[in-house]
Order: sequence, then structure tokens, then C-alpha cells
Amino acid sequence: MKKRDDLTKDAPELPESGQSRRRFMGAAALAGVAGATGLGAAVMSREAFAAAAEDARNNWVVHPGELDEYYGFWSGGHSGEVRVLGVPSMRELMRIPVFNVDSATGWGITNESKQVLGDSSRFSNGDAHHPHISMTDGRYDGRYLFINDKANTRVARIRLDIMKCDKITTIPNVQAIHGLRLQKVPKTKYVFCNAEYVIPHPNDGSDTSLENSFTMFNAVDAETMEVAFQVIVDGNLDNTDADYTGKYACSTCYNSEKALDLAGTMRNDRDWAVVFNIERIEQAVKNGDFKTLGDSKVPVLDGRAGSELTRYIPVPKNPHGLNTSPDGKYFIANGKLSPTCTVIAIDKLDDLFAGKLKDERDVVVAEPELGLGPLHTTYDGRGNAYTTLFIDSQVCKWNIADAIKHYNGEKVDYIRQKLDVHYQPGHNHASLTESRDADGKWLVVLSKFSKDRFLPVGPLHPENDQLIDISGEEMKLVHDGPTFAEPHDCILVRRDQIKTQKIYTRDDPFFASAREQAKKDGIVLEADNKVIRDGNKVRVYMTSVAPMYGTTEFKVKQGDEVTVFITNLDTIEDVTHGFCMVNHGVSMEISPQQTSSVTFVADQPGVHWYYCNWFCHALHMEMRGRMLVEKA
Ligand code: K7E
Ligand code: CUA
Ligand code: CA
Repeated sequence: MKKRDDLTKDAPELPESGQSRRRFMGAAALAGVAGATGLGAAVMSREAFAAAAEDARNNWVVHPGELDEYYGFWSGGHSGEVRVLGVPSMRELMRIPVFNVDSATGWGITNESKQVLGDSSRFSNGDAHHPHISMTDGRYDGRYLFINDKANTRVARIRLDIMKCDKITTIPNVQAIHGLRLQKVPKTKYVFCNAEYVIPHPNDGSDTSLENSFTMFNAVDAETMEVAFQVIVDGNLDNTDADYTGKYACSTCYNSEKALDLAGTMRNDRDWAVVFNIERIEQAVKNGDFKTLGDSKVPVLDGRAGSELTRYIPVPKNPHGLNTSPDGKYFIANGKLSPTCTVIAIDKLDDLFAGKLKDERDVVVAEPELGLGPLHTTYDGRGNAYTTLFIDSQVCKWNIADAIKHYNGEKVDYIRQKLDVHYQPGHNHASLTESRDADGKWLVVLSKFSKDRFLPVGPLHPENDQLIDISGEEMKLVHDGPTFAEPHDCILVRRDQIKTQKIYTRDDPFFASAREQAKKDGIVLEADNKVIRDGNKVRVYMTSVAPMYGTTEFKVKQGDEVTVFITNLDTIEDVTHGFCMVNHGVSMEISPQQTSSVTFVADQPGVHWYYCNWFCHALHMEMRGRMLVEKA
């Protein structure tokens, strides 16, 4: 552990290139002042240079007009959404509604979003925990972000070019999708996701006993978003991660006891890290070596004890997070009820599956003692790991190589620093940590409790997402960020790894069904303002150009099912229009070159105003029209 004094001894240390020039200049100026005030120039310049070295570390201040270096994607927990933040400023840039209903964009209201939500559009809640970005050869490729919904057993995909959710899949035969990570190599072919709770099969009320209950490890095809396979396991499943060979995934299990009561889940001193052999699973699926459950056609394989598809590595105790080191060498399981993390050597897994090891524990190469309540570990790409200690309210920085030496009996101290965080941290996440590019610059710690850190806002408190500079020897807390319910996890990606569109292209698949319907109706979306009647279904096609709708009045009959299609002809970046039909629960976004549609029943006779609810022009208030509903 390096103290500030030790750093001074090492001075002078000049900043490296790429570090903040502004801060360095500031320190140099400080040195100048020291000289001018007649203080011991040599001593002060040493200190000033030490300060310069300190200051030249990551600068978290992003001035007005400047852009952040990283995108951060935050899960919105039980708000059901995903949030986009700039890092290091921690400024919130955007919210992406996923499992929730959102009145600004019309998510859950428009036809396009309902189509993505499918059958699950009957739910308006979600519980999103784990956002992860698709990869090619172990590097973020910026195409998609995937996220789980524990509340309604779903997995969603977000297109990162437009930052909209484009697919949602409900996982059959299981309950509560929790841990979710992506295959890293050769690319994200599978989204691996754990179902947490055991349920009976069939789950039709005929048998509620535990004997026929189990849960499953699931793989979703990242392109089609269909479930590729499910693997039955012993115990239950919590978190998961994949390796850098493409061969293995590993999940924690906290309930090897298969207990229903709390005390029962803590009976065993060790539960498991369960390793899945993806090659063997794929082969078994190919060979037809599976069954199906109920109505679902998803191949279900048996990975319980004795199976060739899995191995159960005993690890202490009710483990939670499972994190692959960016050098590809280790799975690290976080002990939760044990003060330890368990380091599993991935290069020993071939031997484990080949039956060449005497004991499953032979793949464990270290079990460092870190503190109370280890939940999640993240990495700086320089051989150090950072583990959150929930009970101690600390982040523990430790060195993996030294922990291995210590496990082998050498007298080395593997703990580098413990930093207080505020308070009770769950996940933590270092910049690019899940990829080969882990750069060890920033660490975000998602603290569950904020207590006294912010102005009080009543009994319900915000969480506190803290930003820590990890670019130097010492971790430095630089920012407190209040967040609303409840970002379990986040992911940081370099800004050049994300490529967004400024306006929609007219052939975007996001509104393909609107184009199809228009074609059937003989409508040119980009030009026509027409009303089509089809029995009691009425389709209103209109364009918009700031500050006008192409249609400012249309007539329907009471009881008609009305669908309004709006095509925004504006081509100027940021000129988004809205459509809100007063007293009808209808509201949506139409961004430049986008087509959006919404369906509602015109059940109230009379005059009903609609208006643009996204500020688009000096005459935005005047952008409006009337629906005239004839009494039935
Ligand atoms: Cu909250 Cu990853 Cu769902 Cu840990 S999980 S804290
Ligand atoms: Cu269009 Cu406001
Ligand atoms: Ca247990």
C-alpha cells in the first residue's frame, strides 16, 4: 500500500503522454508559485512534481462542451431500463427503455415497441441487472448490448447504433434470469444466462415437491435471439462469465443445498462454481442427445453431477460474482459468506474434463482472504484485481500473481490497498475489464446504500455510484453519483468502440412493419397524408416537418380502432417530433427520418386535440391537430 509520503519519495515523476495536459500545467504553475514565495525551491518542486504526478492521473473533470472518453451503460434495475452515462463525468446522456413503459419515447405504447416486447408487452415491469456488450475476438465490437430481466425471465438486445431495444426473448422452462454474460471468442455467438430458481417440471401444479425441481443454464443465439440450448444443473445458479477460448463458461451456485429456507442455503461450507463445456454441449445438441420440455422445442441437456457436459468445483461459501480475468487465465468466484475469492485456472479445465485430475479442487490456484462479503471482482489489465466487500464497505485491490504465490506457501502480501466506499458496494466495474483491452483507468463502484452522502429525499434513498481513479498505484475516489433504483451493474466502453447514427435511415428494420403496412395500403410514407378505412380499422398516415404535421385534422367514428403512422421528414440532427393524443394514453417519439405508429380506440365522441410533445421549433406549441370523432 503506497501512502502519499511514499509517492513524494519517488518524485519527481513526470506525467506520461496522453495524460491531462491541463492538470500538469496547473501543477507546474504551482511549482512556480512556490519558488516565488521564497520557500525551499528544491523541496517544493519535489513535492510539486509529486503532486504533478498525482494530478496527471486521470482527470475526471469534463468541462462544458467537452466530451467524455467512455460510454457507460448502466442497468436500471427494477426500473427496467438501461441508462447511458458519460465517463468520467458521470453525466447521464440517455435512457433506453427496455422492460418498462416510457411515455417520452412511447416504449410499450407504440406498435414498434410492442412488436419487440411480443407477448411480454402485458408486463410493464422488469428487473434489469447485467448489461454486456457484444464482442469479436475478445474485444467490444459495439454492435449490441444484452441485458437480463430477472422479474419476468427475459433477455433483451439493444442495437447500439440507434440505442433502441430490438429483440426481447422470454426464456421458457425456467424462472428468473439473473447472471448474464457473453461468449467472447471467436465472437458473441451465445448469450449465456442463468435461471436462478428451481421449479418442478412440469410446473402445472401437479407436483410442488423439490424432487422434480431443477433450474437451467441457458444459451441464447445472439443473432436470432432464439434459445439455442438449456442445461439442467444441480443446485441453483447465480452469476456467470465466459472464457477467452470460447470453450468454457462458468457459473456460481449459492444453493448447492437445494434448500428452501435461508438457514438451509448456508448449511454447506462450500457450494460450487459450475463449469460448462460449450464444445461438448454443442456436440450433444448436434447428435440429438437431448430432450424437450412441455411445448418448447429448445434442446434440454442434463448437466447434473456425473454429466460429461459440466464440472462442479467446490468453492466457499454462497459465492456470488464470477469474473474472468482479461488475460484469459482465471475465473474468479467471489465468496460472499466467506472472506475469500477462489481463483480457478482456466488452462487446467481441459485436464479436469479429460478426467486427468484427482480432485475438482485441483484447478484452484489461489484463495486469497480479502475481507468481509466479497461480491464482485474487476481488473485493471496490469495483474491486479479489485473486489467489492459488501459488509466492510470497501474495495480491496489485490495482486493475482502474489495471491497465487501465497497459496503456494510463499510469504508475500497480495493485498495492495483497501479503499472505503459509501456504502455497501455490490458490483464494481473497471474500464474495458471484460475484454482483452482492459486499460485500468477508471473503476465504478455501485454502492447499494448512500445514507448521508446526498441531500435527503425521504425514506427512499438513491444508490451511490462512485468513480475511482485506478490509473496510479493508489485508488483515488473522485466522484459520488446518485442513481435511481437500482443499477446492479454497468459496463464501460471506449467512445470510439460505439458508432451511433445521427438520424434514421428510411429502411431501418426498426419500423419495417409500418413500411409493409403502408405498401399494402398503397401509401408512400415520405409523401402521403391520407386516411385509409378498413372496416372499423382506420389508418391515418401523416408526415411531419417542423413545426407542422402533414395532417391537422382527421375524422373517425366512435369505436374505430385508429392507427396513426407518422413519418418525420426532417433531416436535421436532433429535430425530433412527438405525437400525443390528449386523453387517450397515446404518446410517442418520431426522430428525424423515423416512422412511428400507435394504435388506440377512438371511444370518446367529439373533438380531441393532438400535439407535438418534443420541443422542435419556435412554433412547437403550434404543432398540433384535431381528431374529430363522430358519435356512433
Ligand atoms: Cu446485484 Cu450481479 Cu444481480 Cu451482484 S447482482 S450485487
Ligand atoms: Cu414537433 Cu414539437
Ligand atoms: Ca450455500
